[in-house]
Amino acid sequence: MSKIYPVPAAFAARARVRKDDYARLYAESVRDPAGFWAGVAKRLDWIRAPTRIKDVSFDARDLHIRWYEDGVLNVAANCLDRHLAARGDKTAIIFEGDDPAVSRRISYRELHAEVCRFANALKHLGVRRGDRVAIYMPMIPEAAMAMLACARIGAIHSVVFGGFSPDSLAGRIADSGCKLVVTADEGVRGGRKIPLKANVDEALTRPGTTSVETVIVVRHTGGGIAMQAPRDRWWHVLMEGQAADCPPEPMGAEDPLFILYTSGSTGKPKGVLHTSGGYLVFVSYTHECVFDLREDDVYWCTADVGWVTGHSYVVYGPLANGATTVMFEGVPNYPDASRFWQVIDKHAVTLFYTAPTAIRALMREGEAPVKKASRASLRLLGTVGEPINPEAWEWYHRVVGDGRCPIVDTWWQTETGGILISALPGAIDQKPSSATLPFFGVKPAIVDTDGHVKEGACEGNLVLTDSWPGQMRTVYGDHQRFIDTYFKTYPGMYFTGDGARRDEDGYYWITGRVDDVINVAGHRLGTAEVESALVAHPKVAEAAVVGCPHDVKGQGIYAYVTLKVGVQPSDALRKELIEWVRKEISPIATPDYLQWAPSLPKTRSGKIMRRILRKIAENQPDQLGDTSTLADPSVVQNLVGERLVK
Ligand code: 6R9
Repeated sequence: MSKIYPVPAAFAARARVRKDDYARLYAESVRDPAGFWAGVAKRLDWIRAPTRIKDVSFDARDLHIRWYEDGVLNVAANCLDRHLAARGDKTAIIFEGDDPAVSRRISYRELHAEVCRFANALKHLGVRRGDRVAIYMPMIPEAAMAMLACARIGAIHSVVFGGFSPDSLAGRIADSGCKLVVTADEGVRGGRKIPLKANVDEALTRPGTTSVETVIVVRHTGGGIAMQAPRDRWWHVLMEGQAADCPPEPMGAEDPLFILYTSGSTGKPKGVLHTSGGYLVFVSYTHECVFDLREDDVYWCTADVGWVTGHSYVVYGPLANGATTVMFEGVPNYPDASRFWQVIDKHAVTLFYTAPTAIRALMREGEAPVKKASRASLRLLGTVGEPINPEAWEWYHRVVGDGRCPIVDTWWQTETGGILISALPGAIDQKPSSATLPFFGVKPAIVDTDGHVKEGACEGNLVLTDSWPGQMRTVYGDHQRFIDTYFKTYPGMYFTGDGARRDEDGYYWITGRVDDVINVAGHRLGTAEVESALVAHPKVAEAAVVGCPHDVKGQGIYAYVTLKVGVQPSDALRKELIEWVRKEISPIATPDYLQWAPSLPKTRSGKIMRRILRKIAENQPDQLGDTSTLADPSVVQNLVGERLVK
């Protein structure tokens, strides 16, 4: 039996959603989804209110997902304009720089004006409704301004995490045919500079990127960069003389809002497409309920805008709700391991949302750095991105939250747009490591490998049997891939790629990915991506990549590499290959272990047996399972003997 942390009294009495509300509202939401979501949609300002609420089929032969189809709205106007009357002077964004001496507050009125000016600048450069704009930025307010300016004029943004390499950026620009790139001279994280503009320059020399006409550069660090006329334009020069008023483009609810690339189990990253109306209804409502948002909260989500958490819960959810949202440029351990807690005191943060990997890293530093700050303002903690182990959960609760703050462990994905399974702090008792219960309107189920839905307490693969407004609508430019990836494994259901257990109280416990996706420090990577980077090296014949347990990162990357005939393995070559992957993809994809494999375990039909490689990497050589289908069983014994960490 796992320990139960009941809803704290302070929340029980006055939370947005209380104990008696949850079961009633949940039942209502799944009995009559259209009626329920019609009511929730009223929280937004519509230019034309939707009358057609839900039109969905998960049948692969007729797949369609439409919410609020005849509604018309503008996402940026919902995040800005409608707050001006009552909240014009309220702080919309608190920017906290990498350097602890740098911070800035931007009011709703100021943010509105800047977004309008940038939207006018984009229009002036020929960006029109439906055009794609790449945003490759540090965590600075201009990143949010650029996103909102796109939304204002109906352009589709594609934010690319600033840690990605020129090649990764180029691939994403090419896939969606971006017309313009917004970047900064450099980013800074933990005192180290990241050459963003130089990376853009390099990316734009790659094939397939000729769609880019303009590069807009924010002067952030003032570092020296090369500007190419007429392609490159300074943000601050462009903004001069732009009107601080730009009428919001009326957009259909199902018009695209953004594309965000994410890794899958096969092939190149997919361009996950989210649309306007359903997405905004869903992220604003989940943000309010899960974080029990109040008018005077200071909310801080530490995610980067390059990931979906940054989209939904740094920018769109909080701003649609008129909240004060913190944007943090830095890292948890700079200048020291007390940084998060110092920032919480400095800005009187009340709601704090971060990733298990950060909690585990800070936990290693002991309690002293936490105790240096009072954290008295905190009232709620959240986690996202990967399963949180009970030790980290308990530490977060006891040390960071002083045992007073509930924890919301929020399970969701880039594809889901917003939170699907999470505690509601005033309504649902928490169990450490469990994401707890589904959000309103969300219908999870657990299936066996044949797709039979299991009942009661059980374990298996996690699916969703019905849609919710924030669901992705397609893979950009490849609708068939959308159908094949999510709706073919278990006909009539959306397959999450995650495994899960459900206990006797109906609580969900996410056990991690069951496909070839690995989750390294909360960053999603496809093993196939890392493999294809490795085999692109001239000395590599073959590579197989699996996840392995890692104390801080949750999962690490374990690579098996077969060299070409005649190439000798060496430590220098191992370093070179590791460096190669960092350059090809990103430092987040750095292999933790790289083992030479004279050959890889394969079936007689030539398939690599990853299950076996996983067991070797997990140091469970006695659990290799059935090896009778191996073409050459001696291969495995060799690999076990040479395993890198014992
Ligand atoms: C939001 C985000 C999605 C994958 C998902 C799952 C893992 C996310 C989790 C969690 C356990 C949680 N995941 N939240 N696992 N508990 N609270 O992270 O999106 O980057 O697309 O990753 O992350 O495996 O399938 P994304």
